[in-house]
Amino acid sequence: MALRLGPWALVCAVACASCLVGDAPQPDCHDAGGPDTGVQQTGGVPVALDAEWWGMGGDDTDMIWVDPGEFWMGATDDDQALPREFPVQRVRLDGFFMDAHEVTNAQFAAFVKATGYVTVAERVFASAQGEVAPGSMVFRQPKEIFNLRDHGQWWQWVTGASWRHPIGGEGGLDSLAQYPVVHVAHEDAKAYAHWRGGRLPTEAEWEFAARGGYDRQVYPWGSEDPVAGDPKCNIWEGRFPVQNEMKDGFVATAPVKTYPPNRLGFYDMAGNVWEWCSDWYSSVHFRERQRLEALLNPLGPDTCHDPVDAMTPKRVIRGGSFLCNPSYCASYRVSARMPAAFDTGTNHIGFRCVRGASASD
Ligand SMILES: [Ca+2]
Ligand SMILES: [Ca+2]
Repeated sequence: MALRLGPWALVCAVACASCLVGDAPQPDCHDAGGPDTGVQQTGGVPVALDAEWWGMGGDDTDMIWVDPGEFWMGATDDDQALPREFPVQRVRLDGFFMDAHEVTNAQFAAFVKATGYVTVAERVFASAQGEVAPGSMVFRQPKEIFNLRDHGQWWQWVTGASWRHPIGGEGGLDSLAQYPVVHVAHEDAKAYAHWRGGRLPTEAEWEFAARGGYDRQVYPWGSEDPVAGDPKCNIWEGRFPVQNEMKDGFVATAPVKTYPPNRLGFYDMAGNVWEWCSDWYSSVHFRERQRLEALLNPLGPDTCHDPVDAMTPKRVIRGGSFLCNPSYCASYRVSARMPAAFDTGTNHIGFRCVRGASASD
């Protein structure tokens, strides 16, 4: 059974603070049998992945086929990349289908309607201090901040916040049908993908699709600065987190397909919402896996290793969000990778699905 580690763990997980610190060695944080092992506490509603859900729902017409191929995975841009993005490694992948855009509220609502699924953020959970009412972490723009390390200045635990109420309170999904679903934990994303007859992408699949055929470039569109020319993606323009120039038109999330797709047809591979991958996060994995020969369909490490917080198992998220800014994390780069607590949804993490060429892939 997964154990939610409470608001503090959530705070640790939502920030880009790990962008700002070194990768000093720390003990591994191991999967305690949590995120993949079945029934979770929900306040009475069982939410085990149901085999009968497999492939029952959704519409795959917005999936794009990615041909098999090889690419250089990892960072080559020395001035923005972090140690965990190095070294670059040749990777070979089988072909796969991937959603052209982030999963939307409308798509997720259809899943919940069909299955009765209850997301992690909607469940009561136990902490050391007792039962905690359902809720999630919400970004709130402060008027001023003291530094960029104390992310409690702009992240707040909001009781009642969930995918149904992205900012908590009475705020609902009216007019947000085509916006990316948020406040989804890793297991929520997996459950949806299962219903669709797919799965979450590996880091390698995600990066291959994000690069769109560009070889060792920084962004999904090539090398041009994100803020040069017409808006390319939804990020934070201005002084994070106190001033947003909104040149891209949005302070928070934007509807999917608002900005041009990359050369393969994928939207929002940079910015809008972070996207869950299937890999465990390890800050040293790229160094440990380095080989002369190409890696074939890499699945990531067997366990999590995060020198910033060794207590909370974390998966990889990719692509950055509407909160990414050059002064803070610049994670709209195709090689950027971030740890996120497996049991955490926030209002800047979403996902998209993949599936192989056959139903069994
Ligand atoms: Ca924006
Ligand atoms: Ca995205």
